[in-house]
Amino acid sequence: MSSKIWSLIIMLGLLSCTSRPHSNPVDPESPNYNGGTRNLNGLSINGSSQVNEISTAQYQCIAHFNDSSQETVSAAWSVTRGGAYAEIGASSGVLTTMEVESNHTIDIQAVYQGEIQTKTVTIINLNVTIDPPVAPTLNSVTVMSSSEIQLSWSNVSNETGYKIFRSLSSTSSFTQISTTGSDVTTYSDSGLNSGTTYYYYVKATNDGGDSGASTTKSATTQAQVDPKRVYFEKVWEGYSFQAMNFALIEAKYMGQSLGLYDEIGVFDGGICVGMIKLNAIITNDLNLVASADDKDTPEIDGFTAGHAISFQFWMPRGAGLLNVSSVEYIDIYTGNTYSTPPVFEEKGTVKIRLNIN
Ligand SMILES: [Ca+2]
Ligand SMILES: [Ca+2]
Repeated sequence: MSSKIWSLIIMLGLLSCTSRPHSNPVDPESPNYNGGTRNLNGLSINGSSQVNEISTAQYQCIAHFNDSSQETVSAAWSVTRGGAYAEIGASSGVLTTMEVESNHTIDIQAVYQGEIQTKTVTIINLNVTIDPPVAPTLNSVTVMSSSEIQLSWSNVSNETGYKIFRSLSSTSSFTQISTTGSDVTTYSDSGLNSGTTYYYYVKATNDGGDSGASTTKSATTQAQVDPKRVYFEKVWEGYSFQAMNFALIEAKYMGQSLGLYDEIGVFDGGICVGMIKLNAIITNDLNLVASADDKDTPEIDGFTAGHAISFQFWMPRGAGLLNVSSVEYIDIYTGNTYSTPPVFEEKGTVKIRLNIN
């Protein structure tokens, strides 16, 4: 008989073995053998489904019988897929893994009395290189109060979090003040000193390291203000005399509306003849009263009709004392803007827009 025919007979024999139904008689040598008829129902494999590269791991083949008993048996082991990355002791069931370039999957197989069981095992690459994230963009550093500054930055990819750095200098002495989780793009820095300039940058981070720093941005916390303190002391007290009324429509410095604690003074030369301290941004016409000089009192205690009008801002949390450079006077009856500025006038009324740009 030729060797080809022998091979065919052996193959057919193997096939008939492996495809047999679960009716294998139990080895009478088995410790679980109870003398009766017990058939093998199937196999399972005990052992980890994830192993590290360049490691060993033990696997066991468990035989399950039709009487609900089970036992560890001596199976024939092999690696049937991805065999280049691991080998398994044919009788010991000890899996030895090789180095892998990335996480890699193999199948191991146990054969016992013609039954076959396969288990998929992932080999974990321990040296996967992770690149640090790219640097985020620090979009804004915003003053919230005299003690709080809020940061906002761009969300980058593959970060596990962000690190926030702060300094009182623009160029040195930065220290990490906080970290955030991934995809968090704002941070509120509180408990700061008033009227102080702080510099910030942020970095993204992951297991591969930190990104470069974002650009540095700074902000100055608002100065502490005594709400009772009045900067502009007008020259008169009590009731006004022959007052001129200024209906304030708006007051802005560099495009920002004046607000809480800011003061607006109206002046006749160097004499403050009226003032108002704001509680909030002006939303409706706000009346600023200027008193005329009472001729019956010897001192100058108000404006003199016909004199030029001027205004000043006092911004205690920012720009300080400023002369108002642009005043728009609006006739309250016609709504028209004055082409030439009006002068002080007893019992006069005019709407005004005050601006410093
Ligand atoms: Ca992200
Ligand atoms: Ca007087």
